[in-house]
Amino acid sequence: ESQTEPGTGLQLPPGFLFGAATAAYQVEGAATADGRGPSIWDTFSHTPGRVLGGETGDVAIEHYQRYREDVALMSDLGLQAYRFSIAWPRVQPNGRGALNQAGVDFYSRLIDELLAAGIEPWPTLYHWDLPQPLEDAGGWPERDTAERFADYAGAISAVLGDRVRQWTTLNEPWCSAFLGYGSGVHAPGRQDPAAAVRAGHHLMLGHGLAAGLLRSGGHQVGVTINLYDVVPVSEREIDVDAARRIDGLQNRFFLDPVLLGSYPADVVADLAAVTDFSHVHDGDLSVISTPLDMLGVNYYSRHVVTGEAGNGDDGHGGAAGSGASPWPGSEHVGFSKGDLPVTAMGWEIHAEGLTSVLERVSVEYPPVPLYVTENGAAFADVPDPDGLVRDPDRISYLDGHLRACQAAIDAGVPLRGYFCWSLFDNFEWSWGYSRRFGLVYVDYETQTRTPKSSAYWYGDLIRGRLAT
Ligand code: PNW
Repeated sequence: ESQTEPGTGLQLPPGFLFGAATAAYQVEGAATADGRGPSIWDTFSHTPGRVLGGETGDVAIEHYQRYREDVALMSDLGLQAYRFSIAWPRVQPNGRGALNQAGVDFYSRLIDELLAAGIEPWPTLYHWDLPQPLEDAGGWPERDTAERFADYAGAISAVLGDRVRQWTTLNEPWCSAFLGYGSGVHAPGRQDPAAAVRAGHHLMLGHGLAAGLLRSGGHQVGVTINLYDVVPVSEREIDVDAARRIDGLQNRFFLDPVLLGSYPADVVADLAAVTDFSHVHDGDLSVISTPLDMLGVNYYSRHVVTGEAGNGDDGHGGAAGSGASPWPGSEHVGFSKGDLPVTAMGWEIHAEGLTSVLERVSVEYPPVPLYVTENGAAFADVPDPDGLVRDPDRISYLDGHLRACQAAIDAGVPLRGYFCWSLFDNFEWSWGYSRRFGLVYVDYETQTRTPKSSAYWYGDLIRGRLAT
């Protein structure tokens, strides 16, 4: 049959939560307002050569000043939840000690505005903006940073927690560790494979310490990791082994400690020349595997890998490239592409992979409620002369991935909600403002927000869902 109208026949269950996501450094701007201190992303973006075009988050889309207008827009679109992040350097500029009340007040006002509009606030405590003083003290490769994170999490949840149902500790620790300290295409831009592995451990330890603290205070806690469908380019043994290695570092390095309380033995063996894991102390893995109220999955694409050095693509290149690999101990692995269409990031569009990763988590790990906390696509959006922004490619991307969610649910996966990345066009890390992921177009000269056709489509889908 020819019924391919996007959204038609999607049957996500009653109570399924539809939202959209942003992150503090990507949208807020106001980088020095009201006592906010610098983070590693301020330092990095202000270092020449790190971000395309020398762009920074100094101004971004002025969400700090425009949050009321932005919440009104969310309400117009019918969003049920807003996933945002709390900037640690705004609420605790030194990364330790007293909270900065003016920074806390911003999030308090934002949460109140959301609740008044009937939109559930979904805060993430760490979306990559480590206070610079903590990086100066060694950053995530140092164990103390995990303790500092837990203190911050306890302090901020104590003041905002009465109005938050679901906390998320970290966003994508893979990126913080392996892009931040391995390849260096993300802040703080270090290139030290052993430090990257330690950073990954201390991020998870910080998560676990924070999760224990918040849960003992009666809060619900989750963590968001970015998962990929990893496939070998052929069934040759060398390619299959490459896929095992990349799946190990990308997916299981985080899933296993958090959900099983152990590191995957094959990954530990792959890393033998990089680190002896003496940074892992007795008891750490039971902290890291503190029971969760939800696991957030960010999904964008798949990795097609080969055991033979590929074309120089490392699967996660930043805009500037760096020459260093984000895959400690598996630097030889090459990345290629299949024959699927790609987004403006060059990422293959592979909706079935979302079903696979969700099913994989629910089959191979103990049961935990799942949310897709990010999924979306960058395309070269341009306003038409009539002022409308037509983005049919994004609508079909979202439609395909929501169908993939439905397929997972039909197969028994406990998937409870979906957040589109992103609500707005924003600062896309090393790509600056050159890549647009938003449901809402932002004119960076005037800060005018214009919902794209995908935003109206998503709103209609949510409302239709609510109506039935
Ligand atoms: C995620 N990679 O980042 C983040 O959570 C968002 O802040 C970001 O804007 C979004 O996805 C789109 O990129 C990633 O290199 C950044 O593979 C880079 C990679 C993956 C995810």
